[in-house]
This record gives sequence, structure tokens and C-alpha cells, in this order.
Amino acid sequence: MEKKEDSKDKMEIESEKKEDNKQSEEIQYSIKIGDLNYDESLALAEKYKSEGNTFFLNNKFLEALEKYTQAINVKVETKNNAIYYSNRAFVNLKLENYGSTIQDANMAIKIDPNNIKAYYRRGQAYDNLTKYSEALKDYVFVKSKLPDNKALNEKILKARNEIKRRNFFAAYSSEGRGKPEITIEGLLKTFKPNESYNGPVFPTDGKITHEWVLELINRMKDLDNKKTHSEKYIDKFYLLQMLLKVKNIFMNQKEALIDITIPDDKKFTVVGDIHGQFYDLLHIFEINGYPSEENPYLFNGDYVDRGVFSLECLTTLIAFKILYPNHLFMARGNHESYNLNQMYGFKNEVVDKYANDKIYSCFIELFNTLPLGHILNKKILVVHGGLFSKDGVTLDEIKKIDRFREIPESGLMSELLWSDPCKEKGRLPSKRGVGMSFGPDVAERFLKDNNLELLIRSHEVKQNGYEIEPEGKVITIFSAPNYCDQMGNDGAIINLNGKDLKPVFVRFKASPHPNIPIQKYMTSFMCY
Ligand SMILES: [Mn+2]
Repeated sequence: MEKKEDSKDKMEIESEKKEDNKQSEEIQYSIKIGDLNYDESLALAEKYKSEGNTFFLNNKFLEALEKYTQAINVKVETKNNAIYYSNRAFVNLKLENYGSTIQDANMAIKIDPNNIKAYYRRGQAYDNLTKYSEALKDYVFVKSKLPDNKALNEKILKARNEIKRRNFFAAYSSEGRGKPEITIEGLLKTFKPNESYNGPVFPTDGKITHEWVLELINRMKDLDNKKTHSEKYIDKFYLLQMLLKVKNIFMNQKEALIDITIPDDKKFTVVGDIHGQFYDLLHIFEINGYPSEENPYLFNGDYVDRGVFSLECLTTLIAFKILYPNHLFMARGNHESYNLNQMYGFKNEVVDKYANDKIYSCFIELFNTLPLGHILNKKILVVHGGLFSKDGVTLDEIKKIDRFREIPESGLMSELLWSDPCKEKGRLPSKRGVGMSFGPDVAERFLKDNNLELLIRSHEVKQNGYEIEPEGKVITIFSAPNYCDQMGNDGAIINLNGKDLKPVFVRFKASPHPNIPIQKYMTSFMCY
């Protein structure tokens, strides 16, 4: 997963005082930390740190996180403690726990204001959270200490450009939502179908058939990776027509939450994150049937980014949405977002596959219309992320959210798409740095207040493809098996019927796919 520029960074993990390692190995774990004198405590903490470093260098980030936490828990009151926090900040950065990265870096800087790496790591966390002004401050400070660091110049330039771009968009509208310079309709006027194109033609009346969609899927399938882009993808003129059609379908649904009624004897399927894993999406259709009026689906967001076949996934889903507008549902995930697509691959993928950088912004126009969640038979709320930083939010309030915009940094819309459940009661700050963590009691209160029975959400990779939270009121469903070609997890989907709404989980393994490096389109490093 590592990009080249990171491997240099990786070596910079603090590992001074190597001479302590040998000595510290002799200390037994069974010793109570409180019984140790200063030298023994330091030796123990250094031992944990060095074990953490070994895990880190072998890309075992979860284990490294645990070791740095142990080193911190020894509570050695020296500058070394700043190093443990700074190292843990780095591993949290790798795990994309940007909120935790900032907290750890803050601690490191508090203990040792000269820990330059902590500023650098905090800056990168802000950068990934698209908080460019904060990132720029840290980068500029690090640059003043390390003037020869070339990678910093690029980061500083990028942050400055992003700030400029934001100011530019903010000038358009007092709400700061930005007005796209390119629209689907505007762009359509400048395109004509390519004369050599021999694939499926989107009809002018928009009336497609099941066979038409299957033809489209077959065209995109390319297990040997032998076709050229123009042999694989629908012509951009027809793609734009599809985008316009499907955008209008979503635009007509004014409320941010969609009510779905599942008849007693009918099956209904909920699918979690897909993340550009086209061949796994097709596998879901193989084991669970293609979408149809008899076989309705709800896709719960995060269709794009990470995986290298995001365009294929989205083209397939919007084709089915056009065909079965009332039997295939799509919610917005946090990755259906301009900000995230810049880093996690979808933008670069579309630019590469269509050799045109304007097409991408048409997808954003579509993303800004996707509903924020669905309610099944008035009993189950299905959203991508989770719940809120305050109690008392009603379904009516959610329905009224003005969703036709980029996902904001805070507020109800942001929390719906970003929050995670936690095992602890109450609320915790988000390890991601966006949204929040909500305990089983928070979920129970929300459901009771709104006369609901269950919350289904996605957004987090799970070893079995799903997880039922304590108290059984929150279920996570994740449908991208062997996430990012490296996590080894199963994918899962939920089937339920209208009568008892009892979730039945179907688990599945990853399917073979063309051998394309997962980091091909990503500019950010990790995949957790
Ligand atoms: Mn997500």
C-alpha cells in the first residue's frame, strides 16, 4: 500500500536509544508499572516503543498502535513521552484516524514543543480532513525548521491552492456551497457520440431494458485487462445522458430521507460499501440476483474511491436506477464527495478512463442529489454513517435537511454520513476527526424517540462483512470483501422480508479481478 515517498518517512520513526533495547528485553511484563523505579519505567516504555516500531516497519499498524499505547501508559515523565505520542500520531495517520492523529500530536507538542515530526503529522491529518488553513500553519512551521525538505514544498503549494479555490467558490454563494463551472447539460451541448463507438446506445427517451444494462456490464467486464478504455466504457455522450436522467430522478425526491414499503411476502436487500470493487458487485448479483421489481435493492453509499473500478460500479448502479427507479435505491456515502474523491481515487480514475477532466465534475452534480438515508416500513433507518452529537433529532428534521450540496464539515448531514458506533455508553469524539462516536444507549434513545426498531449503517470494514453492536439495535453492513485487496475480510449483504424485517446476513469472499495496483489512482496512503 505504501507509496514510494512514504518509505522514506517510515524510516524516520523515532528509534534512538537503541542501546536500551537489549536491557529492556529482560524486564518481565508481569511487573506492575507502579513498582518500577525511573530507569526501569523508561526501559519498559522504550521496549514497547521499539516493539511498536518493528510492527510499524512491517506495516502491522494495529499492533504498532497497541504498543505505542502501552509505552504511553507507562507514563515516563520525560521528552521520550512526546516521542511515544508522536509515533502514535504517525500510526493513527496511517490508519486514517485523523482525529486521533491531531490529539496525539497535540500531546506530543505540549510535552516537547520542539517535536517537529508531531507538527508535520498534525499538518498531514488536517490536510486529509481538508482543513487546509490549519495544515498550512503546521507545514510552514516545519518548513522553517527543515528548509531542505522538498516534499513539504508540494504540500504547502497544494494547501495554498485549495484555500484559494475555496475562497473563490465562497465568493459565488453566501452559503459557500460553490457553483459548478461545468454542468451536465452544458457539457452535453459540446459533445457528440464518437463515430467509432460500437457499444450500447442510451436511447433519447431514456427507456432502457434489462438486456441493455447487461450488455453495458458485459462491455465493462475485462478480467484479462486486455480491452482499451474506449472498448470498455459507454461513450461519454451517453454517459452524460444517463447522469442527467438519474440526477433528475433523485432531484424529484425532495426529502432527504426516503420511505420504502416492503410488502409482507417480498424480499429486500441492503448492500453496504462497494468502494470500486466491480467484480465483487457483480458477484453479489450472481448470488442474490440482479436488481428487478421482484428483487429490490438498497445500496447504502460509498460506491467509489479506493477500488480501481469505481466508474464501472457507478455506471452499473445508475443504469439499474434508471431501469428500476422505484426498486433500486441509492444513499449518499461520505465518499460521494468532491473533497474525498481528490485523494481516494475516483477523480483520477474518471480523468484516466475518459481522458477528459470535465466529466468528473458531472458525477459531483449527481452526488449532490443523492438522498441521505432510507426508512424501511417505518421501522428501520438505513444511513451510511450513523447518529448525532445531540439527542432529540427527529426524522422530520432529517427529512428537511437541504442535501443538495457538498457534504459539510459538521452538522446533521455530516454526522449522518460520517459517524460510527462505539461499544462505550454515551458519546466519544470521532477517531476519524469528522462525525462522532455514539454508544448503544444513544442509539436506543434515538430509535425510541422516533418509534424505530433498528439502525442499519455501513462505513466500517468488518471481518465478517457485518457486525451487530451491543444491545442489538445497530448493525453495520460492509460489502467490499478483501477491502483494498489487503484486508482479508468477508463481504456481506442483508436480506429481509416485509413481514418480520428480520435481517438475514449473506457472507461472501472476494472475486477474481484484473490485476491493477490498488494505489493506482489514490494520492492518500492507507486503506483502513
Ligand atoms: Mn464510508
